[in-house]
Amino acid sequence: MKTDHFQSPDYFLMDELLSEEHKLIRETTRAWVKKEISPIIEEYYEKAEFPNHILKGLAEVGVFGPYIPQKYGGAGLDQISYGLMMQELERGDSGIRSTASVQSSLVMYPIWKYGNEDQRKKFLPKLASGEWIGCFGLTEPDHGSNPGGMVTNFKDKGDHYLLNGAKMWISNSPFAQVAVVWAKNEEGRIWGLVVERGMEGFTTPETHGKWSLRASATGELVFDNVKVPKENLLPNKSGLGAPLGCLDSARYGIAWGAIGAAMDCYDSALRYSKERIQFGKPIASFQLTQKKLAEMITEITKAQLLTWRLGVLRNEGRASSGQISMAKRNNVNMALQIAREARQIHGAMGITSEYPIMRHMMNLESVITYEGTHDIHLLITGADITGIESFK
Ligand code: TGC
Ligand code: FAD
Repeated sequence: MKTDHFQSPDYFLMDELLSEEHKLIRETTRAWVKKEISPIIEEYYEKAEFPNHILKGLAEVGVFGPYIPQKYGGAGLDQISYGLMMQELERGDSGIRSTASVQSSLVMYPIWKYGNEDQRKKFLPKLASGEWIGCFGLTEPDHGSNPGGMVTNFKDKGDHYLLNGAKMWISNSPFAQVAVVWAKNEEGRIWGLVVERGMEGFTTPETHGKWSLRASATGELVFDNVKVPKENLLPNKSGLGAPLGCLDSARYGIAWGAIGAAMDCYDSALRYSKERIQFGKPIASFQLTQKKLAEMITEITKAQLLTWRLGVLRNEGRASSGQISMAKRNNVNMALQIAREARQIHGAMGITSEYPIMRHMMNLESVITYEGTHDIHLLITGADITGIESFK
């Protein structure tokens, strides 16, 4: 079993911007990742399996709905706490962070924000405790970047809704008990419905053959005349803005998470470069290695500052969707570039599971695509600064 030697870089003394509570939350999550994730992750990654046994531990460390009010089972924490938790989880593995992001921002968030009190009381405490795991169905086979074109639909049948259609690329779908599903009604208006495992006609086939995010379970959601009780419709918001509002929260968490993956790659590369001797010297003594490391820490530091400021704005309710897109896009791309450079510093060893680099690199190829692709986020920024949308 490998030892996790991770040491977090903090070149601009960012810790001074954090409260004692923030630091405690980060240390608790970091210690949990070192104990529960680092020793097992390579094995689960290789066998392409989500480590189901960690779900209770994830709940206990508080990463399911950390900002959801305590009366619904959450921890009532602020946005920076949430971000720090996502950073630490993704330092362990993007797939583990994915499970927490989906549960918190894509399942608990819409039930909290768009659901009624009965729905909050029924679902949120069980989701916070990890007794139930949720998933989020927006993407369809023919509608990825353009979710507004979705064809999944429901019809009002008097005492229930009849749901038909299919979603794909859904994180956690193979084992989730509940799915927040976005579908159009007979007028073509998008609503969220909570679909529960066991409803007749509802199946969740697993997607195999992924070379990325292998320690996360991905699957489809198939609805074949599923009778959904009327009380499972989320009544307080409709339209594409409803799922996009959840994505704002999840994309914010990813902006922090990507820093975790980047820090792990940088930390490993820095240590390796001081230990690896070539031409009679540590490779860290060569200018080209130093250039790589210096650029890595520069980019990590810029991302830390951007994301911390975004967290402050979110705490104040002032962060815009455009700012969140910019941070998600910048930080994921930054992490992917750092993973590639770190791989080079590790030479041949960099392609093995002895080091976390290649796993982070492969994971980040999903992270740069899901929750809005790299290019879609660029276009969101373009639309925000010009006032002109260029998607269509
Ligand atoms: P558009 O006409 O621009 O907007 C439709 C309505 O939505 C509002 N809106 C938002 N509301 C809240 N938050 C946002 N970020 C919003 N962006 C837009 C907008 O104001 C409008 O409201 P209204 O009242 O006027 O109707 O929509 P569009 O069809 O032109 O599309 C815009 C576009 C391309 C930016 C959007 O569709 C998009 O973001 N596409 C990317 C799709 C995406 O991100 N999918 C993610 C699926 S979930 C996932 O990947 C989970 S991975 C989880 C994991 O494992 O971690
Ligand atoms: P497409 O939309 O087909 O895009 C293909 C390419 O075309 C991209 O490069 C894109 O940037 C480009 N493109 C598209 N439109 C434009 C345009 N207007 N201008 C310029 N370029 C454009 N979805 C969920 O709903 N729930 C989940 O839990 C979930 N989990 C996922 C887990 C994994 C591992 C992965 C890989 C995906 C997941 N997704 C999930 C789906 C994800 O959100 C979509 O893959 C993503 O939104 C992109 O959609 P697409 O793959 O259909 O690509």
